[in-house]
Amino acid sequence: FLPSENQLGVVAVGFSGGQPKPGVEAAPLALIKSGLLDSLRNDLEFVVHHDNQVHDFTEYFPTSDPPLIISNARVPMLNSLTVSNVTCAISAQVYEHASKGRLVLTLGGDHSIAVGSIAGTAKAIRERHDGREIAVVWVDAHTDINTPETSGSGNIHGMPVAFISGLAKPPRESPSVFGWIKKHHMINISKLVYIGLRDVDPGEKIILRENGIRAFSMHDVDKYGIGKVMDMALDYLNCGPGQEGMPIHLSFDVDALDPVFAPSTGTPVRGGLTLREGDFICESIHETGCLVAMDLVEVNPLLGENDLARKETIRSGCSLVRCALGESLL
Ligand code: B3U
Ligand code: MN
Ligand code: MN
Repeated sequence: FLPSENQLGVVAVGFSGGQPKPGVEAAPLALIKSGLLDSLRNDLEFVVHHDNQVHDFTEYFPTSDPPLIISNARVPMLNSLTVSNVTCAISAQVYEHASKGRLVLTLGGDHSIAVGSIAGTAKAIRERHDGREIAVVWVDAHTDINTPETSGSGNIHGMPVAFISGLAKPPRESPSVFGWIKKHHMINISKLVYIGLRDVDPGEKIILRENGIRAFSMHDVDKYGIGKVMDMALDYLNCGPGQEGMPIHLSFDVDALDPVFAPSTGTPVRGGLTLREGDFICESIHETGCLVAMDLVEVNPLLGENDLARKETIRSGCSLVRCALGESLL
């Protein structure tokens, strides 16, 4: 299932509709302008397949998308049809790259876009490799596993894991919302691992417990150290030394990093990963040789105290991607 050598597909997604703060749509261009793709080409020797566009996917926006009132929900679901349509289009673009055996890098955008990137990866890997499932490593301060019923915000960037795992179904009130997600797009919740958690809603904790989901919080990072946490996470996914391995999709929310290293993000939470711990997670996944796709999301170049804060966040994001894609240590 390994991607063809050094062939990288890039999907740049300038979309912010999964949450309310403008600016996150500007991240792909900021990351690219700071030299991310150049360094992947020149230093890591990737052949980069990119249409040189940042897609805002506005052509897929519905003419109207009122807040969706769902029975038993605490708040209405926001931008539901828009996020559904956009993630469907993203899944097609990611699938296009992955089906050709390319490693796929999706630059967000808010974390709702991972519904599309993971769906596209899961479908392509199943097709290329005889029905094989993918593993997902979700690095985040948050679990993003609210259902429309448990969400206290209505923001879909807090729900992508629920929809891509099938824990949340298209709402009865509007079945076309995520109605495009078929079995072959979905992930197996037992092949999901979280790292970096420190802001999990009460309803999400119940979902984690009821489904036996493997999660490493910041408490675990402190207790065991990031080295042991990665050993345990990769062993759980059968990707440790001497194990058979399985294709890994890495979905990295920059807010997993401590705000010291990534202040320019929509929902910063203190007490996060150091940049080195984030880079180590990415390096460890690279070392397995199992990485088939990565998302980098929630960089918001409009937020942060000053220009230095924004520059540092973009620099951190670039570092994470380069480490996952094999910036060599020695
Ligand atoms: N769990 C909350 C907050 C949140 C989730 N993801 C981010 N924030 N970035 C929610 O809105 O579902
Ligand atoms: Mn997230
Ligand atoms: Mn987050």
